[in-house]
Amino acid sequence: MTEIRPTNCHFCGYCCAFLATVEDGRVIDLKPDPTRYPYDERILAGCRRWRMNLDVLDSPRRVNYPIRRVGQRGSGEWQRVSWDEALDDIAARLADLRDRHGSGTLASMIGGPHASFWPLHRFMNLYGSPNNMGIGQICWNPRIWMDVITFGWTIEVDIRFGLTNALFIWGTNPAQSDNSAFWQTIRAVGADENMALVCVDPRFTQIAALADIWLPVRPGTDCTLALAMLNVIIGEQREDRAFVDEWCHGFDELAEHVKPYTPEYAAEFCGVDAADIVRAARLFAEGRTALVSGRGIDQVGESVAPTHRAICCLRAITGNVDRAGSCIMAEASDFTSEVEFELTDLMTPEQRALCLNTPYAPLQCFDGYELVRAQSEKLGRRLPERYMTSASPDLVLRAMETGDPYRVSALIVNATNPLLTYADTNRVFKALMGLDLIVVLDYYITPTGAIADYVLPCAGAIERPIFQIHGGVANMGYGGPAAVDPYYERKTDYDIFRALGQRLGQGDHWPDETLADAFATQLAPTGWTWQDYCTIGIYHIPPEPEKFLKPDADGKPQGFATTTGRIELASELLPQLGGQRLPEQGAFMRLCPPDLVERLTAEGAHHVVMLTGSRKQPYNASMYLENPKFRASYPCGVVEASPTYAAELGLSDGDTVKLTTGQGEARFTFATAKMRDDIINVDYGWWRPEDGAPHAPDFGGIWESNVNTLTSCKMQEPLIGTWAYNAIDCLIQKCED
Ligand SMILES: Nc1nc2c(c(=O)[nH]1)N[C@H]1C(S)=C(S)[C@@H](COP(=O)(O)OP(=O)(O)OC[C@H]3O[C@@H](n4cnc5c(=O)[nH]c(N)nc54)[C@H](O)[C@@H]3O)O[C@H]1N2
Ligand SMILES: Nc1nc2c(c(=O)[nH]1)N[C@H]1C(S)=C(S)[C@@H](COP(=O)(O)OP(=O)(O)OC[C@H]3O[C@@H](n4cnc5c(=O)[nH]c(N)nc54)[C@H](O)[C@@H]3O)O[C@H]1N2
Ligand code: SF4
Ligand SMILES: [Mo]
Repeated sequence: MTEIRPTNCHFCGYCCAFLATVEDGRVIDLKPDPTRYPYDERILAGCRRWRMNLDVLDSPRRVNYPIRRVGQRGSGEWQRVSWDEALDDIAARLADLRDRHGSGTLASMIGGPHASFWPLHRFMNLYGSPNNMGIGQICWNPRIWMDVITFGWTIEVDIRFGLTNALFIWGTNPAQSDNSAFWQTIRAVGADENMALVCVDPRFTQIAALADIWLPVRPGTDCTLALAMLNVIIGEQREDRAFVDEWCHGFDELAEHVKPYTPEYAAEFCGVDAADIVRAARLFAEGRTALVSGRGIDQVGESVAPTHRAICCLRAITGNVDRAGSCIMAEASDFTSEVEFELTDLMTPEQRALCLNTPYAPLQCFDGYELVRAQSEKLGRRLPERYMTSASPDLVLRAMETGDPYRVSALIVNATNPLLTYADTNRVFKALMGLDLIVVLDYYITPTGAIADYVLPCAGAIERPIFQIHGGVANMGYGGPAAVDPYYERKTDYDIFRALGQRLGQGDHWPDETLADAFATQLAPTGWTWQDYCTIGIYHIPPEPEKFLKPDADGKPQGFATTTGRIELASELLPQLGGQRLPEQGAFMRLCPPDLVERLTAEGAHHVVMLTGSRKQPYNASMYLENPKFRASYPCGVVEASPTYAAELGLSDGDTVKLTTGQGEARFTFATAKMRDDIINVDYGWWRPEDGAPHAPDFGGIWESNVNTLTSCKMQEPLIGTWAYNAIDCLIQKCED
């Protein structure tokens, strides 16, 4: 029998709607579905991935049954086992390890937003471990934390044609990273004569090419740039006086603080034109300004939190907070939020005390969360707790390596490939090789899966329902139903954690039998059924502007949910955590020791500053590299520099170059591209999935062109524990062989 069923692609966060033609439980065709959100012809036309869906659904590379390691760790010898065998054994070993070493002994790793991560978080919380390593510290958390601390809650960009005066794209490149949804809006802004576009990026991106002003900032100096813009605005009295007087706390202190940050000073330090800084500052203060930032400023080590704080101050003193055309304070969700689904509240004080981040990252830990929670509870809202407190890889790896302060012996890896995407591959590899138990949930045997004890086969898009939410900071969820039951013996991540949880006595806390049931439970407070949602494809109530003016119970404007009830330019909360009252530029991460620099420069290497991981279509981190069409157009990992810098470094297109830091080395192909004349840009995620299931000793090529062999996860930023992927030093030399 042939049926047409709604479903969604999930090769990026946009989750486009599709119609699947299903015959005997197998999908034989897939077409875009114009009746449901999200559907946009321009996006589909610009998307190179969606036609891969059927290949991926039944790729010969997929893991279809649970497999158990039989040889040495990493040997590539596997045995197929039944789900019961796998789950019984994993649960028994986890129970035994907890008896011997305590509940902190289990760690987990997550990655980009490929799956719903709350099932893993629920499992970890009920097991009693705070050791969820995530990428939160360098992806999303810094902005969310600083917005909430400064404004009382986080914000959503609000671009309105005819109202917004300027759009700042700061350290993000949606042209490559957003699979073109937001990129389409930016293109329209570029074409709109009434809206200025400003791009702050060391590379000349497609957005820089459209921009009225391109500020090619020296990597990691954005905090200084923002402070200089504040200097101009305040010096020229361009602040929104009425808004500042009524709603901002600490303006005079801020004015004093930014005095030394003149445009001339910043021009020298940031490597941009003083006149451009002044122009950008004036634009920011003129009318409604929208700003979007991204990983470029989340991944620069010590300056991360101050940079976000300086940007918060820019928004605030120009009156661009919770206003139409700039940004609007997000609303809590009508549906059950992630934090309620994670069940973090069930962790005991003893289990919370196992959190390794305290006191090294005093904000990104349970204590820091409690302080901020006390504020936002005035609004009746909570951030997703497990993500916002996610454990520092540096500290968890150290516990694996040394047993200090307790032994971390087991690891669950959920939808991530840390041997390619976590910082410091050599360290991650060594630490993992010494563990007693590694369980990987993935579609494929990745290099990380290759060193696991079990690889558990996961159901992907089309085989599982999707309810994509925004961590509890938007009243929006989208996606749709599965078109088919999982192929072979694959299971959804939810089913796997539930089945493991049931074996460990967590049964009462997993009431929903399936992931779709859980989503239906989550939606229930909205009055929508799962069926309603699947028909429409989205639940979305856009936030309303100027909520700070709404009357509270006493008839007074409700203001902002901070200690002072106003926007905190000078923070009253951060100093309680050892942080700065006012933002200051931090130091850069340096990974090349002097003796290494001396030795390699004597051999002809150059000591340079690099960016790593700038997104590029059609790939996503370590995914999709096996696609032959993609590889024909983009065959290998690349290092880029401007033509001027290339000449200085003695490099030409096509050269093989070696990059070295104190952490390790990697080789890439060289190419020129337009960017600042004093940096290099290095691809990330490169390995060779086309060689078949990876195993020792080369693990699919992770020791060749993997930029994270060069990086370090050492905590740099003293509140959140952020490390750096950008603005790092390295040594570059041409390989003669
Ligand atoms: N194709 C593709 N798309 C993706 C992903 C992918 O791997 N591939 N990953 C997804 C994920 S997990 C994420 S988090 C998002 C990230 O999406 P984006 O935030 O857009 O991430 P990047 O491409 O890294 O963009 C960072 C930009 O910042 C610039 N930059 C680097 N250092 C600095 C600096 O010091 N200052 C400033 N101002 N700019 C700097 C870089 O040149 C780059 O253009 O993309 C998502 N989309
Ligand atoms: N040098 C450098 N390193 C970086 C970054 C950088 O800019 N530079 N960016 C960082 C950032 S922001 C991020 S988010 C990370 C991304 O890092 P990762 O998330 O580790 O990157 P991916 O390669 O996308 O790995 C996803 C893995 O999950 C599997 N997968 C996909 N969907 C599912 C699913 O539904 N269930 C399960 N079980 N598995 C699934 C895929 O097969 C793949 O193996 O990288 C970080 N690392
Ligand atoms: S990859 Fe993203 S943009 Fe392309 S079809 Fe899939 S969900 Fe849509
Ligand atoms: Mo990310």
